[in-house]
Amino acid sequence: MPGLVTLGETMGLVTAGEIGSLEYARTFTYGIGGAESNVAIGVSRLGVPATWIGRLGADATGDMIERRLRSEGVTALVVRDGSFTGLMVKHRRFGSALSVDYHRAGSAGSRLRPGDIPQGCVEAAGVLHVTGVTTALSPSACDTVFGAVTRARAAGVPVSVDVNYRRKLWSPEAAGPTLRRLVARADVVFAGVEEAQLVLGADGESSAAALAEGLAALGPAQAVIKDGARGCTARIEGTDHRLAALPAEVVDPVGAGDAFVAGYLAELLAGRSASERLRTAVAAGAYAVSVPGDCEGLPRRPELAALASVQDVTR
Ligand code: KDG
Repeated sequence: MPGLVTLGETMGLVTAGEIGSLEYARTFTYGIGGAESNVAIGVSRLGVPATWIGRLGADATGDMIERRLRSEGVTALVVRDGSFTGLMVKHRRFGSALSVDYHRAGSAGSRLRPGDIPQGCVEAAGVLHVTGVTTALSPSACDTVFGAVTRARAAGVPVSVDVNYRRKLWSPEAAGPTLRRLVARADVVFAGVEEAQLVLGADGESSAAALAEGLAALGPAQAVIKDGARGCTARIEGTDHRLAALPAEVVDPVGAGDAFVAGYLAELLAGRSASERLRTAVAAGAYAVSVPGDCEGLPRRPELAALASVQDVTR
């Protein structure tokens, strides 16, 4: 089965173990995170081939990321770069207030360039998936995204775009036109409500259905609004869909959107219907929020069915 091909930046992720101010945290875990590699891991766990392309530093964090991706069954096409591997620091100040700081300006991942994408790789994909995060990293990373999209379209490969606006990377004024240009080149687009408003220049009054319709009008035949605990709303091949979220205890919401995208794209690549794509997307999102970490909670296929009959102890 032709699989997913994606590209972007993956970083080391330091997470404080205790809730509260970072200065009082005494325990930390070290993991990995990156919107596109989260999707690649999610797709791979659902039994569909996935390839991730990116730059990593020639450092221990770069080694760890490459090993982790390979251990997840993801084909990692890595360029080792003279700069450092980027880093995120995540802590929970109170309740649900999570904060993520980036240490990525000038990182290896941000130095991605069009020549890093091997010839024939995008052209052989079942779907090319890109996100707005990478377009914000540097002019060369942005060119790489648009270049890969152009190659996919020329080869008849469907393009998936997750808008993924990150306010710590760029302003809405800078992001809006670039993200709109990217969405217009997509076959499948995913966006949160505020991201769709940003792309469309819409006000807060528009319903999720109107936002999905607005995104679809820019070009993508499949436009999906990810609405967190409220589920999702989509316009797929001219038909409206709406699905509630599954009940889940939210331990860590970061990465839930990527899990949703992974569920949707894995089913798209497997040739499943729009309703099945959305059902798996919602289930994958529920799994992801229940577990700390950006990618650790992504489900494997047998676990998807288990969610329907959750018991406290399975023996
Ligand atoms: O969606 C989760 C990602 O945002 C996270 O894993 C890291 O790519 C990342 C980013 O830039 O925030």
